Amino acid sequence: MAALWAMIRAAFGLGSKQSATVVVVGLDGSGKTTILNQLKPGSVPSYEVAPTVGLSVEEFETDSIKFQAFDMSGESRSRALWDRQYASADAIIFVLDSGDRMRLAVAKDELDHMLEQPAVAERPVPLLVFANKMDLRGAMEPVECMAGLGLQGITTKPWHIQASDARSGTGLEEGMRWLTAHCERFLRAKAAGFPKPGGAGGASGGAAAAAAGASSGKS
Ligand SMILES: Nc1nc2c(ncn2[C@@H]2O[C@H](COP(=O)(O)OP(=O)(O)OP(=O)(O)O)[C@@H](O)[C@H]2O)c(=O)[nH]1
Ligand SMILES: [Mg+2]
Repeated sequence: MAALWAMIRAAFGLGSKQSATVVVVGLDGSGKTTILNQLKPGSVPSYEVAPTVGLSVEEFETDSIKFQAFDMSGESRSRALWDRQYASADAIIFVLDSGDRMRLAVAKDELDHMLEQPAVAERPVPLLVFANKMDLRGAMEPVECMAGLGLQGITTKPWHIQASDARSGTGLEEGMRWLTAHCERFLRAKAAGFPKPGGAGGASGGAAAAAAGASSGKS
């Protein structure tokens, strides 16, 4: 009976994880590689992380999805590479250094540029923003990050902002839970040929999450 059930599950794709590609972007030093190191199985988190050169391909799993992650260099001269990856993205993670007020406007410019790319603009690909380094004294609250990045203006795709401290791992599980759920929806819509483009509706959820995140992940 168990074998029969296993065959039925396999035949209908039940229980087997879906594969998805996530593109991880954000300014240099924002914490992209540190976040992925925490998510990857078996890797020992370290404070010493070398700046990514070009891009690095990583793999990790959540409960229902096997992610292939493109960890992009955030260095200014490498940011042009980001645009080439969006066509394959089933999900996007944008990492913001919440302690870097000076470069908030630069981060917003890069986010806006990303949102204008056809592969992003024309598909309801879910966007998770990690307001990272919330452990730093004087770090911006998620609500401030949300306003600074202009996330409320995003109406064509689901988005969510999550406070995080990548060094301790705080906030990463919550963020990935949201991304997994929305990536599942995206993959279903993609399989159906995106019958209802623009059916997102994540803006209010994102605002609520930011408010919730404001009181978490900060010491
Ligand atoms: N305090 C603190 N430091 C962090 C956090 N996340 C990352 N860092 C540190 O920030 C530095 C840069 O982290 P990376 O993960 O290399 O940043 P990146 O975004 O991958 O940078 P590039 O590859 O150059 O684009 C490292 O020294 C990390 O230890 C965090 O949440 N809090
Ligand atoms: Mg890196």
